[in-house]
Amino acid sequence: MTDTPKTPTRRAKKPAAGRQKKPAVAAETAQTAAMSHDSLTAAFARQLRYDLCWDDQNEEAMFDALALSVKEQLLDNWRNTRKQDLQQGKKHVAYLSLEFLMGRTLGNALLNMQLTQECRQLLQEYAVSLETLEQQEHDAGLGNGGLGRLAACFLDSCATLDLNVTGYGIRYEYGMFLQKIVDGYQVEQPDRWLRDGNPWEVRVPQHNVTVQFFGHTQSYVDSKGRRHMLWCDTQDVMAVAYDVPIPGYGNGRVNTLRLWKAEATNEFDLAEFNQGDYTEAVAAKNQAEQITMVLYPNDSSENGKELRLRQQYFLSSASLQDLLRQWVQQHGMDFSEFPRYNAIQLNDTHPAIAVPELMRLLVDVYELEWDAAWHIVSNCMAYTNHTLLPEALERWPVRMLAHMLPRILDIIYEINARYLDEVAHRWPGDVAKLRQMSIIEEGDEPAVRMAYLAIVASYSVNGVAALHTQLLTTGLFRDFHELWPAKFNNRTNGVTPRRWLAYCNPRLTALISSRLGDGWITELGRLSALNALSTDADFCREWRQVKQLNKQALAQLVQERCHVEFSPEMLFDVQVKRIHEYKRQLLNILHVIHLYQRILSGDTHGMQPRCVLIGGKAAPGYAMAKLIIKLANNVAHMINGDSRAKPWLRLAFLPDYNVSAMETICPGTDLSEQISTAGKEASGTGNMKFMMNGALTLGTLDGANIEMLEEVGEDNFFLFGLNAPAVDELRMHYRPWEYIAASEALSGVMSLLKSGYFNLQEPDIFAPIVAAIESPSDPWMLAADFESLRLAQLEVAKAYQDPQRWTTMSIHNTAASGRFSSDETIAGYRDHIWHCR
Ligand code: 9L8
Repeated sequence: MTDTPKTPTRRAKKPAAGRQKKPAVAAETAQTAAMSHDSLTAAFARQLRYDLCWDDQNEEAMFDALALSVKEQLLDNWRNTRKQDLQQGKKHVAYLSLEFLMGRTLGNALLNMQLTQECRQLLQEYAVSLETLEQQEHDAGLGNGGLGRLAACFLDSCATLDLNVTGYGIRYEYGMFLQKIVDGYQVEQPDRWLRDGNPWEVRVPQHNVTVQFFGHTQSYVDSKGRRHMLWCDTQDVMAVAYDVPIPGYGNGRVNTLRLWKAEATNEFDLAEFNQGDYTEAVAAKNQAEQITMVLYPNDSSENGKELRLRQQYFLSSASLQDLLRQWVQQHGMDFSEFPRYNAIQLNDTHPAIAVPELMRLLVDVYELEWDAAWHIVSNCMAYTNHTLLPEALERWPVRMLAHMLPRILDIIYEINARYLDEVAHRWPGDVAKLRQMSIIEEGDEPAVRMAYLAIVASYSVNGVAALHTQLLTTGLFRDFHELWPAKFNNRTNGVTPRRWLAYCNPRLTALISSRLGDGWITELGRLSALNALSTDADFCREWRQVKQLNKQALAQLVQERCHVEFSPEMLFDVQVKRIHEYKRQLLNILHVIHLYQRILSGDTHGMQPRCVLIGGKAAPGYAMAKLIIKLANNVAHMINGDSRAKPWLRLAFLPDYNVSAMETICPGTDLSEQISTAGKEASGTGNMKFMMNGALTLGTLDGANIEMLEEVGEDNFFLFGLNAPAVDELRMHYRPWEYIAASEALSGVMSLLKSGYFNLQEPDIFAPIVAAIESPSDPWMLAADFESLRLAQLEVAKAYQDPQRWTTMSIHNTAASGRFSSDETIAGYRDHIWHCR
């Protein structure tokens, strides 16, 4: 969109949506008068008065009216974006993901459309604040954690970088569960985020497609002697498109997030009705709609459920059919140029079933020869790996595929056979190699290795941080790297500075912009100019004031949600992320217990008063993670109830950590804990949000921490712990009891834990935790890193006690965060993977 004006184009007078005939597009774009205020104001008044028809104008109604009015302002640019992309023949990227963790939309949309001020003004007349209305919005929690939030950040950056990218996902009826804490335990509650309707989505029935399941295959030979495959007697499900607008920042582009909902097909109902099976037909309808009912709440672990595979195929098939239909509409049946104009990015292996599905569509439906189809598939698929954890690697049983997707299984076999020829050619006579690299894992339960399928079909395979990519190419995917080195590349993750600084931290935004202007919002590298201000007395004072106010806001959140008093004078030490053993929330808790023991023994010399916040959800089936939550709550209960500890230490577990909570948490944090066992966290992205907002990091040499350290320098980062090779080496001869015995602090902590001090009414509940720490096969090596963590925390305390030093370090962190803008990451995808402009 080269000729897009800087300010979004809008109509001067907007007719009610869908009521009056809309003027021609050309006439519309001509009217670019700066009437945003009037237009939004008028739309809001009309929405409130006529469209919503509420008796009393309560806050929910006002939020709805505002959201609908804001969406209206986007419609023209949305349509124009589509039109111009078509006219210009701009390469299109489909980002396929089972998760898009969008959070709230209102505030971010206003920011990107540069309508925040206008909006505040108009709300004055209604005596309500924008913040109050923003609070009304439910988070769109269509994701678990980092992987889903990354997809959301990427959409923002793609639109801002003016790229023609569509997100394809699932419109889950129930998003990520809501977490309640009852007696210290996690209790899951359903997230019916759509109950009050979703003002941002547009149902687009003209894009409906049909997705097939079950049935069987048949072949026949046509009059020209060509063999065709039929997939018959299938159970069909309709995929209904719901589009969500994705506005770029200040550039008038509006991209699309297309979310599919499963509904029963009419055909399917009809067949049953004709046989008089009314109840059967209704039941079948329910079965179809099950597919998009709920997001699986597992982060970094697959559970092998059949319904999950159905979700994956449903998303993949619907999205690819959509892409091919659009192609045929514009280019007819010649697909030879398809890869020049299309790339398909697979967000981990979750949508990797798209590989055989695209082959099926091209060969069976569009009747291409296998080789021509494979040429197309292998020149448009690209795969991002997000984890090395073995429990997260997807393997679908052949049996399940044979039953649910028989034609797809045939195609996977064919892909495998042809690819193994290449392997055999490269390693002649090496049968072990063939078995090792086969897409099909043999054994009692043969299974399809989805990562291998994705690698074989993709022209690009990337990891998400330098260390992660290095470990992929030398470990998990070593053979593939040897076979096809050129496919592999690194794209270090990033986060969008719009949501994660400009929107969530308006005070810091104002301060930064007062000195640098606001160009940093789209060119985050410009923040490096802050380094020159890091010893400027006025600037530092203002920087501290901003942090102090943000800490007050965080303290208020903690008070409301946890009923724990956080004092903004104390150090705010925060660890929020999914609860997982490799992320080592337990190590953090052990350190808190240690501080508590110092207090009890009167050893408070040089101690820095601190408030520790832990938050995150555990997968409902992950017993150890749930027990860690219970421990955090019990330790918090003891410490917060002990008057001796009060001046020194507070601990809170924040229930229901989500995107919106992070928007208050990261601006108010002093110290960000990124303490995973080295080699386990592929990248991390929370680490970047904290850094951008001026928090200092206490971290291991893991994931993107390493690159953050590189950018900010050792003087501005609290590094501790074993590195990845050392972790690997130690595994062979790990004796945790030796580390415990050698550390007075750790042995003290272990004794207190074992004494039952934190579970007086609940004997032995923490025995599994003690056992895990003391086990020589503890993969997370808590005991080995404890002393190093403790010493690093002493350095933290010392640094914090010198406010000028801390402030300077804080400024250096924000200043060095430019590289972790998702704009940078997406520019990398654009130039090195997608090759689009
Ligand atoms: N743990 C990584 C994190 O380090 C990284 O920053 C983020 C974005 O690249 O991705 C996280 C990640 N999530 C998953 C993941 C695996 C699953 C799953 C559901 C089922 C099976 C596996 C959900 C998420 N892998 N890596």
